[in-house]
Amino acid sequence: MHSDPFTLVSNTTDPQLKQIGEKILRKERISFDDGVVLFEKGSLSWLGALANWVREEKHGNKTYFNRNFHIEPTNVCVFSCKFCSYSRLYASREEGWELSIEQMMHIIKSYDGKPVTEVHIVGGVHPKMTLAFFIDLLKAIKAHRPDLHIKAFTPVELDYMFKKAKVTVEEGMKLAHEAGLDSLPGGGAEIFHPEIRTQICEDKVDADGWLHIHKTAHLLGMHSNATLLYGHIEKFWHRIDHMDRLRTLQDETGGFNTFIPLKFRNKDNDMSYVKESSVIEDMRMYAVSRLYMDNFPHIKAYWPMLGRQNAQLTLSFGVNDIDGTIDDSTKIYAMAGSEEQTPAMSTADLVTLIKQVKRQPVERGTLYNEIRDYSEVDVAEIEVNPLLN
Ligand code: V47
Ligand code: SF4
Repeated sequence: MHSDPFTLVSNTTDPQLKQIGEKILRKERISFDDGVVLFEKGSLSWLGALANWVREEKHGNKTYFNRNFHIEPTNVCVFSCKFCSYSRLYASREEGWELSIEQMMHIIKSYDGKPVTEVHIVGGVHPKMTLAFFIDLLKAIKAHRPDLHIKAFTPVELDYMFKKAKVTVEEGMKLAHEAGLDSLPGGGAEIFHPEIRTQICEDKVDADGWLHIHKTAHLLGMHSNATLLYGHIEKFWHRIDHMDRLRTLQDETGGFNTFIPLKFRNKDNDMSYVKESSVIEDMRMYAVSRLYMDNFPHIKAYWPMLGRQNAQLTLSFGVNDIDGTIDDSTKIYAMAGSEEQTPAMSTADLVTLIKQVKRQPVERGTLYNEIRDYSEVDVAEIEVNPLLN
């Protein structure tokens, strides 16, 4: 569907865009100002052709997914992010839930014998869920299923529990890692720049705190992801500022696996007056992410947020990872108005989605170790084989 990027760039009439396109095709890093110009002037087709080229240079047709499930320990939260449709203030407790270790272990055990490789644990910040509580949870999961990769807790949760336990970030991360925490998900990043952060989530960990926790995890040998919440009150340059801070830390540690742009959804939150971005703007966001984040190996589209068809479309705009089966009542998105009210896709669904756009579906572990190439596996066979589906 895309034009040849070399012809496209040589025919580009805008001199600024042409120069940036030439840099990209020479595999040179683009600057902060170049990134802003891409957002301001790059058409969907121009950005798409270049992002797709970069994606194919890095990964060919491979499109990764994993078999995972989510646990949300609580939706009670001491913070009050304006975009959040999910948390219930600690004081009011209306519609709040909190799971005990036994209840979470019950969920873990319900996957016994199923070929999932990862559990993703993220929730609100409940004052009674302490570092000691989560250390017990991590140990219980590892005692039951040592090979299950635990990707859990954002710096928002970690910063709060470390401060409450009066430990430093270094001490706290070491304790969590030793108890079984394998890697960190990308949440809580939102928009780093204080001009926006103070308006949308002023009371939680700031940019430096978020980056420090990820850096500490990287120095302990752990990997992590990073997100950016886009399409609300931020300007293009705030997005680039955010990506630039991540790109700089990645130069230092190399610990990030994946960058995940998250589309702001406006249902039932204090920012419902803000219109959601168009599909065109979504695809431009993914494409610029692929072009700017040159040292991030993977760009992921989170399908519960975007909807399956738009997630499929991102595979032509720089994305090479489509998350996983998820299998959850992922309430944080359902409550914010995402397309998917109870997100779960079977392996057959994911493989079909990827094959429909002529990409090569590859199941991965959390750290992108390749588990199985599904290009030659028939979807009908996946549906009847419990080890595949
Ligand atoms: O930080 C909250 C976002 C994030 C809304 O690392 C919203 O693999 C849009 O980071 N509209 C948490 N987004 C989820 C997250 C994540 C999800 C899946 C995979 C990974 C990974 C990470 O959800 C929050 C916030 O940015 N969020 N409310 C909303 N109304
Ligand atoms: Fe709490 Fe996270 Fe919601 Fe913010 S986004 S209010 S930290 S649950």
